Order: sequence, then structure tokens, then C-alpha cells
Amino acid sequence: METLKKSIEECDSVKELERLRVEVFGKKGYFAKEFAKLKELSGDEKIAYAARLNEEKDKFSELVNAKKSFLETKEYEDILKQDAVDVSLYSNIVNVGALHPVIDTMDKIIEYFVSLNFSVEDGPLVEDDFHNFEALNLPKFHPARDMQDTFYFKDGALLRTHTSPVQVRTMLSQDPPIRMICPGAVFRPDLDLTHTPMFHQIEGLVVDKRGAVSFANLKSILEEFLRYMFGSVKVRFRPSFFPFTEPSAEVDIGCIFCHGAGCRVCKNTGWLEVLGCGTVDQNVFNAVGYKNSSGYAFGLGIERFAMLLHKIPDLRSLFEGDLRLLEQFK
Ligand code: 2NM
Repeated sequence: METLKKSIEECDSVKELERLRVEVFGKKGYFAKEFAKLKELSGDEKIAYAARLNEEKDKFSELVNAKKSFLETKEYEDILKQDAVDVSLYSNIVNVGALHPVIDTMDKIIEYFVSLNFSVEDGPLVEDDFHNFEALNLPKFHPARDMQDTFYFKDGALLRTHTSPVQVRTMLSQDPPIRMICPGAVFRPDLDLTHTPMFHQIEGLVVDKRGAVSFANLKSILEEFLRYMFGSVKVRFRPSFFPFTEPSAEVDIGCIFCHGAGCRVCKNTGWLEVLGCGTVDQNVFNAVGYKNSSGYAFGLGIERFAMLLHKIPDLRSLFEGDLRLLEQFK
């Protein structure tokens, strides 16, 4: 009995204890053997021996049960200890967010023009015909209105198709001189590899007394701006048409991917179109009541700049919210 007691004390797992219990109580175990000895005894001796054995058996059961509940508690506590989380532990896994590449690019462009003393203006996304078209030398039924489609509301209000209405509003509320940019979302019902129904523009406008602002000023400011954005690139101005400027130009930079050798992005031309610009048409000044003024304006698509700067092949990936793209801009 003393050896049994010692064996129980030495058990340090529930499994081991169970093995011991079977060994002692089982068919070939200690008690089976001891009880078998009863056959050879008789009378009072048999009764006394049986009584002692039963007592021993009860005592042993008690010891095993006590040890079992002790071990079960201990094993459970060990599991809890292993799974415990130390909330005071320092971790360098810190998930910080990042600016979306479009906003990051927008900020970079804004910073440049703010450093040149341009003010930053904004205006409503839902516009009316006058501010979005009429005042910009785009009268009703003018063929240039078909240059891009427009989202209309039932009451004739519309989603602005460019940020130019902000410039109209600024000119209506302020007198020259004006140096402003207007960044923001614009809307056109297009969707393909290079167009999304919502995208972002920055347009700029400079107005001063007639003769004080020239196309040459426009050309130099845009050349400087494009070298700030893209490094030392070639810049060229091509004659073009916009209803609100005359003369008008589109601006290309030498392809930053193939440096003129020809590639898919520049469609083997060696040039990338990045801007539209021109000197403000007199009809625009007439619409806002400016007299004896001259000015220049320009406009660009921010997504296109972001794509070129970060070599993003598909415009739509900027709007899918896929963390695998966004995490690259931390
Ligand atoms: C462009 C290209 C050329 C432009 C003109 C004006 C305004 F209001 F002054 F007439 N705002 N923006 C303009 C001129 C925009 O975007 C490609």
C-alpha cells in the first residue's frame, strides 16, 4: 500500500495516473490478486482480510481521485498559461495607412503651385449649365459639347465634367489679378482601360490686365512644372483646340518609359500627352464681366499623372480599393 501511495504521488499527468489506476484495479491488477487470496482463507481471518482490503481499496480510490482532480486543474492551467497574451508586450507590427496615390499626386501638384503663390479653390460637384458650359464658350448646340458626355439630373443640373466651373465662380466673385488652381473630382460617363466615370483634375488659371499675361508665361510655367514632376524631360507644345482657350495647345513630355525608343505606353510615338492649355478666350472673360483682361489656363488629369509617376498600367486599379496595390504606397 505504501508503494502504491508513492506511485500516485509520482504521477505527473492524468494519462499516467489512469494507467496506474488500471494496473491496480484491473483484472490482473493488485486488488484482483489480493482478493484472489481470500479463497485460501476462512472464518474470521477471511472476514478481517476482506475488510482490510476493502478499506485499502476505498483509500486508494480516494487518493487517485484527489490526484486526478489536482492534475486536471494543473493541465488546464498550463494550457491557459501557454495561450496567454501579454498585452503589455511591445510589438513592431504597426499597421499604418497611406495616402491614396491619386491624393498623393494631387498634393504634390498643389504644393508646386502654392509655392508659386497660386490660391487653391474649390466648388460644387453638382453644377448648372451656365458654370459648366455656357460661361466657358460652350453655348447650347455648340458641337464642342459633344466632345464629352455628361451626367444630367432630371431638373437639368449636372455633374461637373471638368473643374473649370470653379474658375468661372472664382472670376465671378473676384477681380483680377487671379492666380488659382482648382483640384477635384469630375464626372464623365466613360468606362474602359483609360477612363473611369469619376476622376480627378487640376486646372489652373492666371488672369491680369490685358498684355500682362502671355502664352510665353504659360509655356515657361508648365515646362518648369513638368520637370518638377517628372525630372529633366523633353517638353513640347502641339496646337490643339479647346472652346475656352484661343490659341490652345496640348503638352507632351518625352516618354519616361522608353526615352524615345518606342514602347506600348507612348504607342511608339516617344511622347506622352499630359496637359491641355491655352490663353483664355475673350468670350469667357465676357461671360464673367472681365474687361481689358488677359489670361492663361491649363488642365490635367491627376490619375494619368499618378499612373505615369508610379508605373500603374491599368487606371481602374486606382479605384478598386485592393490593399495589395495600396500597401505599395506606404
Ligand atoms: C484645360 C485646357 C485648357 C481651362 C480654361 C479655363 C477657364 F475657366 F479659364 F476658362 N479653365 N480651365 C482649360 C484650358 C482647361 O484642360 C485640359
